[in-house]
Amino acid sequence: MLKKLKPLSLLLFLALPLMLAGCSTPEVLDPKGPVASQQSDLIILSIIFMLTIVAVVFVLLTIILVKYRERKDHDKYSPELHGSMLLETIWTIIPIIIVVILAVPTVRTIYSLEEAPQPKTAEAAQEDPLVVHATSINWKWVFTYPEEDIETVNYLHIPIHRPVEFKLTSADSMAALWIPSLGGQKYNMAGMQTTLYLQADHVGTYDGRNANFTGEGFNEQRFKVYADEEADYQQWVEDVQNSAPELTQYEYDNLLIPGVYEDGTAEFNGTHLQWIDHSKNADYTLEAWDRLGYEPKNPHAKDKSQNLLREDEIPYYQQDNTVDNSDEDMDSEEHAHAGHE
Ligand SMILES: [Cu+2]
Repeated sequence: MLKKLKPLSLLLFLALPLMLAGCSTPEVLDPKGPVASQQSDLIILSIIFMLTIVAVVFVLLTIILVKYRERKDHDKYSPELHGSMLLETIWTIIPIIIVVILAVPTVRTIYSLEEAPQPKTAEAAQEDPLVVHATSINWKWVFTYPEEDIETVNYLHIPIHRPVEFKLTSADSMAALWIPSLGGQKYNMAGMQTTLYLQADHVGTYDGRNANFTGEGFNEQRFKVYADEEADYQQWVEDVQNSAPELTQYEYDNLLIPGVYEDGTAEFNGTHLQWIDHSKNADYTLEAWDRLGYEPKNPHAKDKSQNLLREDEIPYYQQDNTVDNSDEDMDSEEHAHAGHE
């Protein structure tokens, strides 16, 4: 049985590089910005280092199997050995060295990723990172540009060569923002804020998604990132400011009803931050559900239809609910660090 399998498994083994060559490079190893390239460098360094260890182990194993195999002139060899200080020291120190060699670049990279990528030119050093709030709602993404006073659903534009400071939070379930071409994921959580720096250095369209399972519509919670030349980015911002409809609180609250965004993408003038910053108030979504008359149902229920109230049926929307978030910014950052990191 084994003898028959041998040539087959050998063939499979030899075919492995051919099969792998058929796949295209995964996005994670094809970085389009400084954050992603630091991370892919670290992954490649670790893989090469660990493969080297595997190679050394296999060579030693082969040597020892051959050298100490049972044979006639080994008759008097006695393998019994007790307490060798030298050997104990060697096999304690080698793993320590391996762990240190892996840990140093890893820790260094992790710390450097907590700050905006280093600017490459003096001109770039003048600019602050572009602040974008990324709010996860089951099952869509809302991107808020507080400076530009615009908001988008399920897509965003960013300028190249400029760090983007994502302020992550969630209106409901814990989610994770992941744009593989630009860098690794970080978690979005209701009632708190996490910061993720990313940067694109190449014009292009990149895929983004939620990387933390959140149920039914999870797989549809995706978005596109359009990385533009600075001028094109500014043009897009202007276009949105000139032509997008004003965001109303009723419309925003409707976004909070769980579901896949049927229209695909959208853009608005004004941002939801005028009513709510979900990193400061985790209850807002439940309050909005109450206002609209939405009741969560079992995902397996046969009839999931809901009759939501119209805007003119809800007195709450006839009043001004604007709050000022600006002077509380310091508090929220302290909270994020104390409470979570
Ligand atoms: Cu948390």
